[in-house]
Amino acid sequence: MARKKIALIGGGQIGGILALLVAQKELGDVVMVDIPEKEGVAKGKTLDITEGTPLMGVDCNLSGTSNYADIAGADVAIITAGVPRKPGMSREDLLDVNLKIMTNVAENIKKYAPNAFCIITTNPLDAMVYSFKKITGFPKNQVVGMAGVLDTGRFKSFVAMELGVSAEDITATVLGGHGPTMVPLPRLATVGGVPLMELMPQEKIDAIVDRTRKAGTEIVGLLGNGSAFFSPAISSVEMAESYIKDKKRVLPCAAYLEGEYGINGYYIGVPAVIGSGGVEKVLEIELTDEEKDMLNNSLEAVKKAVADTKL
Ligand code: A3D
Repeated sequence: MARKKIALIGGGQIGGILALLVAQKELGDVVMVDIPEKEGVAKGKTLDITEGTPLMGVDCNLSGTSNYADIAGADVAIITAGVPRKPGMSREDLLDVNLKIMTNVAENIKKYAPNAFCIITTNPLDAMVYSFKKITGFPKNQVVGMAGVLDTGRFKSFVAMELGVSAEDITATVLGGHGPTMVPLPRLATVGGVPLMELMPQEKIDAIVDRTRKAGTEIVGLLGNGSAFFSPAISSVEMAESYIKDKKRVLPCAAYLEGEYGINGYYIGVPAVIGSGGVEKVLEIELTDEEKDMLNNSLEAVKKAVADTKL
């Protein structure tokens, strides 16, 4: 079986970690694309990792480029091209600048890799995935946004820290847009099969939900320059792996809804099955009235950002 070709669009903080993880997991060969001014960085990072492949005992060809033609025939594209937040900025503050970048990226992927499964990471996430789908005209199963895997990773980590148990045994899901209006669902979270609600008082759970909503901003504040990049890369690779290996994992991600949850024509976070067919299915959850209100509130924030794209 020929190796998969994985296009990493953006060779910045997340892009570099993505390349390392793809190589370590031997998911396929890597082509990292950045703008001409950063071509050296893309070449340098991929060469650096290449020189580590014999030490890791993995086979992976990695290259860096600023020529989009080099992604021709890619099976997967993970898009991180765009500007990250600085302290004091909201994700929506990035919309104008990242929309221009996303337009360029979408046109090039449409031209050179029209069959790639596309995982978008650029913020503001839900509006950027929407724009990418609109510009490429790709079917909804082929375009997905990474956010929920990371948001639940954060939630699970905080629960594990609080209970002193392995984060691996915690299951959780999150709905809604990627931002302060996201809707973590502690009602459905479990710790080794035991409902979280039975293990923790409500005020502790509320504090964890609040920290999860603000977790990206917490990291932006600590780093001082740029946003989280290790865990976003890990999250995107989890999604890519499920597609490449047809694992059919159930992962919370920004999927295009056509009636599910009563939402039509928007990308928003929901649990979805990712397999060789891309986003194969959206799972619907019976929500309480309070959860429905929170999801609708989150949808309003997504709608506003989408309206600002004027697409
Ligand atoms: P950064 O380190 O700045 O890397 C972005 C890279 O994109 C830079 O090297 C740019 O030169 C490059 N780039 C710009 N335009 C193009 C183009 N047209 N084609 C190819 N490459 C281009 O940022 P980062 O890696 O830290 O973050 C990337 C994006 O991910 C930002 O928009 C962040 O806000 C976003 N992000 C999202 C999450 C989510 O959970 C959704 C988490 C963390 C970061």
